[in-house]
Amino acid sequence: MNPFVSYTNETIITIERHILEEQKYHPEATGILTALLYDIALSGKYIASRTCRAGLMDILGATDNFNIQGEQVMKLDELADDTIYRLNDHTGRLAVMASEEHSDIMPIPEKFESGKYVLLFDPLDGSSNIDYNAPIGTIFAIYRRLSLEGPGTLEDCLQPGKDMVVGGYILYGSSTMLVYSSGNGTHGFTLDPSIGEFLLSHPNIQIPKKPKYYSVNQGYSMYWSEGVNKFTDYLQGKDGQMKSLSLRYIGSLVADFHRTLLSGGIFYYPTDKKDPKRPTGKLRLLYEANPLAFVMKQAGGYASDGHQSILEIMPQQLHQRVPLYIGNRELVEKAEEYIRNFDDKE
Ligand code: P6P
Repeated sequence: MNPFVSYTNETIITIERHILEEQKYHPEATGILTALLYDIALSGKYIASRTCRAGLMDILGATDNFNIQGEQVMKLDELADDTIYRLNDHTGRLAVMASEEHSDIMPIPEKFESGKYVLLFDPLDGSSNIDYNAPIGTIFAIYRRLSLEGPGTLEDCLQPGKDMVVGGYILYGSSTMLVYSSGNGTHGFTLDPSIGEFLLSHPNIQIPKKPKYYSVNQGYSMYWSEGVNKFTDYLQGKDGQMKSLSLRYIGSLVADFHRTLLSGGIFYYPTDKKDPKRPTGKLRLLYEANPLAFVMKQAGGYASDGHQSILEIMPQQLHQRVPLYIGNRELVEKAEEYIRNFDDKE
């Protein structure tokens, strides 16, 4: 009996098969993109194998290093970062990489061929949750290089999200899931650890039209603008315009995003006056907001910085931060309306 045809005769789709079928939508793809996505899935399998037993190996806790964001680097951060770089530095598919854990772009070693794609990634987002066994995730974005030849450049990395070729994330939670879009819908795969394969479990994800949760760190509301506070009152039904939504907040972007995508609602991380060093919010544009905005758009949702679509922002710096409002379009646009009416008139 063919193990990949279930007894209901439905075909069990591995991520490799799905990526190959997606390739039909990219006539210019020569299989390189397919192989690159496969390598990212392989990275996810390896990182999953380490995160699920972090408590048993001496890789919990922090190192004595600090990344460009001034955050203490957790050992699993380094392992995830190193895994993704090493699985991709020699394949000849990439011209350059950039990671949350490195202040500058990560060149392809001279001894290896330079390729036509660019990979931006947050190797292990939410890592502060590692020691509490809360879900964590890898976020990635793939672009075509702009430079014609030779080593990839910073400009290759500073592209707007609307030009992304593939965006996605890997969620290390109660199960390990890989969710990605190559511009033809958003699709979710669940890792079957018994065979080491990501199997299609959530084809063509669409954010539910009826929102269920709002997700924000309400502990910072004293630092928010008037517009953001009034928007939050709206979500809580305080002004009678809508039935109150329930609040869910894990403090791990990938987990909070994934629940929003599947349940309907909105996740937001506004600018807050808590940290003057971060006047534009905490989340990063290139390897957090952009790939999630790309995935959400393909799932029928929308992402904004409070004024404009995240995907339209022209990046200026590798690690620039943006406010993020992402989820059902009507809720994100309502946030923009409150910000326009109460904050932009200040
Ligand atoms: P706060 C994790 O450190 C992270 O970068 C995201 O995963 C998460 O959404 C956010 O920070 C949580 O930040 O300030 O609410 O703890």
